[in-house]
Amino acid sequence: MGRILLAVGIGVLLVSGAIACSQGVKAAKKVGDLEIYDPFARASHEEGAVYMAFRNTGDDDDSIIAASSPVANKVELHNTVALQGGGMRMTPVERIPLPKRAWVALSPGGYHIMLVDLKEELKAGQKITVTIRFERAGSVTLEVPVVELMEEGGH
Ligand SMILES: [Cu+2]
Repeated sequence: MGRILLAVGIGVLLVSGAIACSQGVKAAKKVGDLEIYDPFARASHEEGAVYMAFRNTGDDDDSIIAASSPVANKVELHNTVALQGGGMRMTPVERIPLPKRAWVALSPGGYHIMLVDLKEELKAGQKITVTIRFERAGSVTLEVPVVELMEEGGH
């Protein structure tokens, strides 16, 4: 009994610590030296945002240089920056760096893939297709689940 509880506890720790812990967590996808974890998109009417974590296991820096999706007329790479005097603003960037031997998280309040001008509403429970292009690793197409996120101001 004690052993079963311990095993369950470790499983919970691994899931919640997916970004910090490199052992025992399975990547959703691999492309070249890059591992991709836990992609998700936020449910939205007009503009959507896509988040995930990357682990560059290689000895070369890489970058996300473009993304596309059939659900949006335009897809941009964004960062979220804090404004002097408070507040946050999203700003388009040409690339999202994925340094060698490092983890990078696309997350609310930071880097994200922006689905600009959605063709249809993104509803929680559906899956969308997102293709990401990298400077070195080529490109990858992901199935990304849509989830309801709490509104926190900014993406
Ligand atoms: Cu954005």
